[in-house]
Amino acid sequence: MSTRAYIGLGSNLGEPARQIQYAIDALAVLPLSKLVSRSSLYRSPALTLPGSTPQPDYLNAVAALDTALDPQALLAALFQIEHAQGRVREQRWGARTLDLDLLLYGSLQWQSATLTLPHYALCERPFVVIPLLEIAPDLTLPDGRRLREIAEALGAGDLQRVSA
Ligand code: A4P
Ligand code: MG
Repeated sequence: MSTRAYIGLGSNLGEPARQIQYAIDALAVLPLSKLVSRSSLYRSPALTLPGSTPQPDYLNAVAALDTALDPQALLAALFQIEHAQGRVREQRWGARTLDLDLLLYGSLQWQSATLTLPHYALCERPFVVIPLLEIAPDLTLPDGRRLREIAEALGAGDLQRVSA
């Protein structure tokens, strides 16, 4: 049995568009999984922690995957893709070649040391909510809220769609 998962992709170092495409190609060949769709690319200024050094703009996208991998196995696969793309974890929220976040895994609500579902900041970030809405316009979150209403309340901020 497979579950619809949504994955957020972000990059602001190296060649972000190429690295995001690499990650989408890698998602498409994950075992027990099928890539369903992907959003356009969106550009926005880096959201940074107070006091951190300035960073280049990000490109972000969201992908939908039907998968029979369990959530921990899927997260491990995402880490492998990040690693293969040369990501070095330096500082939290630091600039990165590739960041993959597991946004949603079906309607699962889960909290452990390594995995929080839905992703803790899912509803707060236009660079996640708007690409997700593009590929899942009728999505209802595990807590019953409708993504469309969250997107309308949040707005697009500085987010710009840069490619189809
Ligand atoms: N983790 C727990 N739940 C999850 C989940 N649902 N998906 C744990 C992915 N990982 C999850 O992640 C830290 C730990 O979170 C992991 O060990 C995993 O077990 P990380 O990728 O190592 O660190 P991080 O990405 O620096 O931290 P964090 O808190 O995940 O940051 P975010 O939320 O990913 O934000 N600005 C723009 N414009 N666009 C961006 O994409 N991204 C960030 C990073 C900051 N500013 C940005 C963007
Ligand atoms: Mg992350």
